[in-house]
Amino acid sequence: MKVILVNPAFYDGDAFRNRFEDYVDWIRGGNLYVAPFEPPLGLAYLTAAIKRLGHEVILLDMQGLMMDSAELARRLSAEQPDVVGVAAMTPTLPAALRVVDIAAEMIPDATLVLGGVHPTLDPQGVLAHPNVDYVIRGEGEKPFAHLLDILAGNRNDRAQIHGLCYREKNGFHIAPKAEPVENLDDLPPADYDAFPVDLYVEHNRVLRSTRGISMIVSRGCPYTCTFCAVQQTMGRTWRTKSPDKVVDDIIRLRDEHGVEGVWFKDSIFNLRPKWTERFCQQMMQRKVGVEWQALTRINLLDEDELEMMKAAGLTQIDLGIESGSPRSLLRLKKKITVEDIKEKVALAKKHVRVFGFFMIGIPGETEDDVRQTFELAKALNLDRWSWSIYSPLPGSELYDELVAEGRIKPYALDHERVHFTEAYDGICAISPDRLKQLYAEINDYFSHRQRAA
Ligand code: B12
Ligand code: SF4
Repeated sequence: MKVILVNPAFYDGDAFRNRFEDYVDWIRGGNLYVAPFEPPLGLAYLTAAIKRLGHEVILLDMQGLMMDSAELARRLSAEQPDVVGVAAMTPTLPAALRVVDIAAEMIPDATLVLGGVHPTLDPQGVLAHPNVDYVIRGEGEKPFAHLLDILAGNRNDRAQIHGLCYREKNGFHIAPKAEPVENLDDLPPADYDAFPVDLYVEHNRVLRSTRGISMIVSRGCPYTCTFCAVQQTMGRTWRTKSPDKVVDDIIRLRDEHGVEGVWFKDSIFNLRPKWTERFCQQMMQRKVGVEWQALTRINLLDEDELEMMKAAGLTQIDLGIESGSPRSLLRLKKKITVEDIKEKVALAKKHVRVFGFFMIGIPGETEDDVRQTFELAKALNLDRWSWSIYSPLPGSELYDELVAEGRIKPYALDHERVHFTEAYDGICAISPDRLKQLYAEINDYFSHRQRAA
């Protein structure tokens, strides 16, 4: 089968380019949350998995290439694929459906498939869109391969396949989520050549002064933070590639693309000390010479481990701090206190650069809570940060609570506003306008501080 996988772009045409300037400005001000510069690693894993089965696969990374709808239409019509698979998170659903509509117009005979976080959560809602033929729920490698087999006429058991949903005569067939891939070493490495890897590396060289690229080597998270939707697609069981294979992949990226830095985007990098130790040993023994950054939780910071990670190339640790308000930390079920945050950030700062994620406008928050977060962030003296306005994410516990409290209507979201810079009405005790003002004030403060540093 000939398959085109599409990473839809949030913006189209000129709107995209204007946004690009904003992002560059954000980065220079120290706010490193830069959506267009992250490669579509989920689709790169999917590409590798189905290529291995003999399918022809093209990944169109609209986001990375800033490809507009007109160019997409040209590519689809020139390539004439049998299947078009599109990735969708909640905020990118409208963009994904735009791709589906263009595909339906340009290649009416192709099968159109949606996968990713949002289709996993709301398969009916997505299948209600008349041009969507199939929805894949959960990790895509197995169910998508089965679907391609069915479309090629090699099997006809679509109702038995976990993760595969479709329209029926009288409604929808909604299958349970696909079983998680138990052993990630069974999957081929993500196909970095499927997207414009050198472009991302070059962006990072210009904007972050390192020829770097992102990697994801684990799936799942056992924690239960109420604002987070990760467990919906990836489940609660943490699985990871073996450390030796991760180091093989880093060496390949270094040798083939001149990569000098790797950003692990895994929800938690160092959940298992033995895994982390082996990874660090391998990085040192094999003299990889690539620096790296990773995400972890405050409660998982340990001084001996930090020292070892630094010796193995760690230059920055990214921490989900989220709030300086004790009651908001409780509402988020972060399982950390303000004291833990102060202690562990001070410890981490002795060894590496420290990046913190923060959020304001958490359900129930007053201006006082926001002030507490702002003051904590100032006092922590971090090297980098990212600020968000809380957005209710379908698939998260808080989203369900807000629906139950009648504060939001299920899935009646303005998807493109679930973007963490927009404020919703009725979620916290601060009006949306005031929240946006506070957000701008905080960002200005930290931008000036970064520029002055
Ligand atoms: C890296 C990352 C990003 C990167 C890259 C995203 C990308 N295009 O791949 C960047 C920084 C760009 C990003 C952006 C955003 N992200 Co993000 N991101 C992640 C993160 C940390 C890892 C994603 C990943 O690579 N996972 C590993 C791969 C293997 O999994 P995957 O991508 O889900 O893909 C698998 C399946 O979902 C499925 N699949 C996916 N697509 C498709 C398509 C088809 C056709 C099929 C069959 C299957 C399929 O198969 C894949 C392989 O198993 C996740 C959290 C997590 N740990 O998953 C959040 C996460 C996906 N992001 C999230 C959000 C909210 C955002 C933003 C809105 C944040 C913001 N402030 O703007 C933006 C979206 C805007 C945009 N234009 O992209 C939420 C999504 C929640 C939701 N309900 O949609 C998550 C779950 C984190 C959270 N807070 O809960 N993100
Ligand atoms: S925020 Fe991080 S630690 Fe918390 S549940 Fe989500 S992925 Fe896990």
